[in-house]
Amino acid sequence: MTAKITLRKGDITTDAVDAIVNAANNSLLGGGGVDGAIHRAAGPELLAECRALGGCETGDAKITKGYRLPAAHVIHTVGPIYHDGRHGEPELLASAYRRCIEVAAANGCARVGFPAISTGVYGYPLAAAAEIALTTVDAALTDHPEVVEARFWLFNGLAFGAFERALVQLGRQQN
Ligand code: AR6
Repeated sequence: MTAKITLRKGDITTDAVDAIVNAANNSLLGGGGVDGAIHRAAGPELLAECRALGGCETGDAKITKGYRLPAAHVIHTVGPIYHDGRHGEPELLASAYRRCIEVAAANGCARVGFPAISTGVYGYPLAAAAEIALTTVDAALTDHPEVVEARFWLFNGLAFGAFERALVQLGRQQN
């Protein structure tokens, strides 16, 4: 079966996939943005499980249960804070996406929902982040065929447009 990359507009916490990805920080103890929304929707049991994980390096990912979320699991990853693009940001962002697919595959999660990691509080420019997200996930899905779908949840029209353009670009590169 060929893996699919799909785009959705809206709130990732509504998705009943096998795992949704959280754009967290190194502490894994919650925050604002999508992290705050996921913790609010999952309930306090999620924070309790996160406390036992001992944080997460930038570019890595760790999995928990989804608790009150419709998604069965949450894969917590930490994207880079964007400075100027010359401090390893592209590699760290790619690593965050790749590790999420690896963790999903290792835990039997066939369908994974992603937010646009690092593009909010962490300030990663949308067009560049979208290109890295889609090329990295596309390659990781090829390496891990047990993951059959990556769904990107874009919170507003600007983010959706950037990912739409990057997806077209990716299609052109493949043909
Ligand atoms: N569903 C989907 N996307 C969302 C949602 C949602 N419910 N809420 C926000 N977004 P951000 P970061 C989008 O700031 O840049 C936290 O405090 C948002 O519009 O959530 O990786 C963490 O604890 C943006 O496009 O994550 C860290 O400290 C994207 O999700 C820090 O923010 C990511 O924005 C991480 O910053």
